[in-house]
Amino acid sequence: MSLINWIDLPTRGDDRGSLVAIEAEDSIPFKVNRVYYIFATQPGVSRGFHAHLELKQLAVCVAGKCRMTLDDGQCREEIWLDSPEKGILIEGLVWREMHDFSPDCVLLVLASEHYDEADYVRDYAQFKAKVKA
Ligand code: T46
Repeated sequence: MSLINWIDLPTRGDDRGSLVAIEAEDSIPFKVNRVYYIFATQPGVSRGFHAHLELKQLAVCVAGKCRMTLDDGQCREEIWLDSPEKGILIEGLVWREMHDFSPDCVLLVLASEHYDEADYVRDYAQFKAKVKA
């Protein structure tokens, strides 16, 4: 089964421009407790390199683009986040990395829980062990 779970985010456009609305428990299958965004990423910088134990997230590139690697310990898949009209749903024990941020990239993330460092698995060997367990 693919790790890639895209969520379409239809634009409600008119002659003024575009608007996308994301409704918790409707467009996405969780309540949103936190929103953060990553921008002004310096050239050559990669981010992520961790998995989450419980967290569910939707990541949308609202400007620019970046490449995301998702890894469930058995298969590894690469995608480009390059559209404000589709987001990637990340849930379960999945290792994620973000690479090749364009200078204008703004990566918006909607998260199911408040920030909790205890929910992170930042060591790849520990991640693999948890997948096996
Ligand atoms: C994820 C990917 C896609 C906070 O204080 N609150 C927050 O809500 C977040 C997300 C981070 N932080 C602090 C923790 C670090 O001191 O901000 C700093 C940078 O966070 P981090 O190194 O974890 O950032 P990324 O880009 O590697 O990962 C982030 C999210 O942390 C993570 O959940 O899935 O984006």
